Amino acid sequence: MTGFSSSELDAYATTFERDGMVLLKQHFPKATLAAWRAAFEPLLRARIMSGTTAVRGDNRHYITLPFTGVFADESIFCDPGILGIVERVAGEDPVMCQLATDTPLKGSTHQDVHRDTPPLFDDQPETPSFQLAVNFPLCDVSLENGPFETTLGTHRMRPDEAMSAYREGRAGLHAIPMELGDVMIRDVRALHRGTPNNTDEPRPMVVIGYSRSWYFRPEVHIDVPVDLDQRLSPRAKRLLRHMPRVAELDALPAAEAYKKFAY
Ligand SMILES: O=C(O)CCC(=O)C(=O)O
Repeated sequence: MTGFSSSELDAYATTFERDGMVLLKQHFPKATLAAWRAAFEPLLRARIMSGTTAVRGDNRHYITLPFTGVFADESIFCDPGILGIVERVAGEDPVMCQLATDTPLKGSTHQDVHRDTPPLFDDQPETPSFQLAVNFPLCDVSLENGPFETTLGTHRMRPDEAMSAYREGRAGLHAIPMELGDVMIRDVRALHRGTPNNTDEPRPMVVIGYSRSWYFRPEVHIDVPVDLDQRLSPRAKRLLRHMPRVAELDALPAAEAYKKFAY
């Protein structure tokens, strides 16, 4: 974890306002993410076998992570640098409502360019940020294994304006190669797409969803086991305040409920 000064956090927030995203280079320790990767591999196999992923295109799977073991890591989801940026762009006292992964496999294709949420208000200018994705890969991401591609600045445009800007070449797509340890924070309204993974190795990308304090996303949730809840810090409890507490996690998770992801 890299600590940032207040002025560095302000500078990230300014870049975020302009671009709709920031990239934090080498923010998380590679060893921590290697442990996530090792825990994720059997989960990916099991969830594909049981047909319980949300399919986001050919050979592309969305899977919620169980909030336990290495995945329930406060050094990741309570990272002060990331939360400092989240609070600057989406307000004080945010909520955490999503802990999941996007994994293209060999045979995946280009997604249609999309945003992940509709505007808050129809026929009104776009609002400040209310829904953020914090993404970090569990492997290096090159041009070969499916880099995320995004436009810059379209998070502040209405959907039709953003699509015109993209189609007319005023808002082009940028591939975002990432090294293990890099972190991207993005406004999910920016137009983007997943690209093909042309290698034999899966390309898991974690997504932690943080939202403005009053925003509710019924399509996602994190089950927090009660015994683990008792050990959480006050900061973690506060972030997870609207998430259900459960006696124990399901051994065989049900199919993902988060189906509509592109607007
Ligand atoms: O995994 C990726 O690279 C992008 C996935 C994505 O944008 C989505 O499924 O909404």
